[in-house]
Amino acid sequence: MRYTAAHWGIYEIAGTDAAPRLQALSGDPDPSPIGLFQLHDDVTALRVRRPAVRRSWLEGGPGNATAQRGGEDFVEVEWEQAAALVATEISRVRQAHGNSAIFAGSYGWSSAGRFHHVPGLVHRFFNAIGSFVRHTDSYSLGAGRVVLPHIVGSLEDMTSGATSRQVMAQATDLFVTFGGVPAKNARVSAGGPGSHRVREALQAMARRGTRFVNIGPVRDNLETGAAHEWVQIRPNTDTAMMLALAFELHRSGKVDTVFLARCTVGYERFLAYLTGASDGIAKTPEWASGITGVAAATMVQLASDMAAHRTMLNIAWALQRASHGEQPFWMLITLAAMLGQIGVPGGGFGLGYGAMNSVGSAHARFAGPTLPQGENLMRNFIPVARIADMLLNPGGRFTYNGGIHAYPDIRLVYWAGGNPFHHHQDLNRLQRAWAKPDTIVVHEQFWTPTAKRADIVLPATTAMERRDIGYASLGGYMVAMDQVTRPLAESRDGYSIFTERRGAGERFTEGRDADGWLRRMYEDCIPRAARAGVTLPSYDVLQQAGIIDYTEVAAPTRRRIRSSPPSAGSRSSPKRSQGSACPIAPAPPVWREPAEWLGAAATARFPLHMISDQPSRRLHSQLDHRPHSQAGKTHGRERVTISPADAAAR
Ligand SMILES: Nc1nc2c(c(=O)[nH]1)N[C@H]1C(S)=C(S)[C@@H](COP(=O)(O)OP(=O)(O)OC[C@H]3O[C@@H](n4cnc5c(=O)[nH]c(N)nc54)[C@H](O)[C@@H]3O)O[C@H]1N2
Ligand SMILES: Nc1nc2c(c(=O)[nH]1)N[C@H]1C(S)=C(S)[C@@H](COP(=O)(O)OP(=O)(O)OC[C@H]3O[C@@H](n4cnc5c(=O)[nH]c(N)nc54)[C@H](O)[C@@H]3O)O[C@H]1N2
Ligand SMILES: [Mo]
Repeated sequence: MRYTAAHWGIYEIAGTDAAPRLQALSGDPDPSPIGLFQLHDDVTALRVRRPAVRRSWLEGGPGNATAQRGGEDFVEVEWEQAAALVATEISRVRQAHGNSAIFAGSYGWSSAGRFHHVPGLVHRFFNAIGSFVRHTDSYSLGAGRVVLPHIVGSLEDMTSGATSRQVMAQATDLFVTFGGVPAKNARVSAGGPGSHRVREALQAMARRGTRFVNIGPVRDNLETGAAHEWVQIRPNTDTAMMLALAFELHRSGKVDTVFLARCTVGYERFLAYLTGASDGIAKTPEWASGITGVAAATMVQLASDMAAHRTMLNIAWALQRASHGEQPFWMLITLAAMLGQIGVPGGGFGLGYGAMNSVGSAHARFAGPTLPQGENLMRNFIPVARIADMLLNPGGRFTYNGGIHAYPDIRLVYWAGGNPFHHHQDLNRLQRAWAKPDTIVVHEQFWTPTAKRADIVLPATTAMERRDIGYASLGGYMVAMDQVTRPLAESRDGYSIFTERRGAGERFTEGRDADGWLRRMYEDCIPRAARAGVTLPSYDVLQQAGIIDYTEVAAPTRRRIRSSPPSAGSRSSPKRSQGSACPIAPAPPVWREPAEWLGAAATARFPLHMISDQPSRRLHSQLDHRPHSQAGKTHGRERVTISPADAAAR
């Protein structure tokens, strides 16, 4: 059997060479249907077939009529000419403005496959020719990733070291989740998850009698096969509810003070805030009720139940993808510490059990095959979601993780493997910002909104059209991704595009072709896997077998938080990163009014709060044109769900 991998899963290549077909990996209990639709040819019309240059740019050069990006036609050119235009423009920008005028962050999910993951290739290429302005963090976890090391440890440790679903099915009595465990999300994991087990795990928990309390604006993002309790809360107010739960634990004497004394620092400062000693406002259930819309009695009872049972607190990543997004993560961990069950089987906290298939997976943990990206010596960076701010305010100041930094002046934007005109938060503003750079180069498979707004578009192959290695962290499989179809028209993979370009040469290729890199990346991974108890066979055996299944090798149980008390000061207040110091958030987790919420003064004008969460029938913008995504729409538009009361009023 031959295989391929996508962020939705691992798929078997069936059918004939002339008419290949994808089917789910046999044995996958809950495969995602999305990935089955990668081969539909009704989309060929949407592919980028040949290199193309925006007419005004081709005729007038860099910086010409940039406000017309997105509204102009393209001229198709030969590869050779396109490659020369890009190479000349990179040289021009470097000479005239320096490498700090190049933004090549290229954020995005791209395709599965460790080698052809094209943002990594972009970074390696620009490092090879000097450096570039990069981005930090992700849209997924912008606030969470930054705050966690100051509180408890790295995000990677917290998610890949999460209590496993199996342990929860044996030991968790009460599962309290802020933001459900959406089945739609948990089917995805970067690199290709082979066994989708979230659904069966939730059902196993429910069968054993775990009680589920789902706190959030919607009820249907948790499916356990049984009824569950739903606490309807105003969006963006969860921190206030968590504070009220904490207040109630304190008021009723149910705080595990022994755990707090042994394993945490800073509780006194938090307590002063909780009781109102420091700011005059006690964070009582009545106080929180006015903010959240949740009845005070519900919070009083839930606090008591949490203290009386083995309780797992879960939070969706969505809660930190918001104004003051550090606070709900911080407060959830504080609440779990007060309950004292962190490190006890089935108790404590989890960050994103519904965010990815990997969170809660018990498979062996090791760093998979990776293409080394080289070193970027540039000081300039942006937090990923500041792309529009950067382009609109060159030289302007921003604060990040305790430091003050300046936005660089960007002349060239280079993007491959992401779709900012899908993923950014204020697209009208991004559109204005997008007119600023002299030149925008995009590698794309499809004529996405981002490709349409570029100056030079280079046609990219899909994962179906090349060989690679599929690997999802905590996924339990290593896949020799085989080529399923030939590259369409003149599309090329990112490695070929960068290799052919003079300038980086040996520093980029190290003398290897794509197959040479696949072998090297895999062989580098063998010792890392061995340390995690996984014996990987040779590269040639992988190629013959097509897939290596090590799902039987379990990850070690991890109880570090409970066993090692923190050193005083290490986790009580955020450290400062490079850059000059700036005042940062107050030390304890706090409720702060978000910029947009239903309790704000603007509510009379904006009476509804819209949540645009992750789509269920696609991964971000990917495969939107496939029948599976289109079948979820009405008149070609995504559906909104509206509460019956709000709908009736309209
Ligand atoms: N409203 C709203 N916005 C959101 C979110 C939300 O929940 N709501 N979620 C946010 C989050 S968490 C994220 S991670 C981002 C995701 O944002 P993105 O990762 O940017 O979204 P994708 O649609 O996955 O974009 C990947 C692009 O890469 C292209 N591509 C795939 N493979 C290749 C390849 O091999 N080569 C090249 N050159 N291109 C390739 C695809 O065609 C696609 O256009 O969106 C964020 N934006
Ligand atoms: N099918 C599919 N799966 C995906 C993705 C995709 O595009 N498609 N994207 C993947 C990526 S990149 C990521 S980062 C993860 C993201 O994983 P998450 O961030 O967890 O996913 P979301 O769907 O944005 O939100 C999860 C739930 O949070 C709820 N929610 C929103 N706001 C609030 C709030 O203020 N309070 C409470 N209590 N609940 C709230 C929403 O109703 C939603 O059901 O998903 C991954 N999985
Ligand atoms: Mo994400």
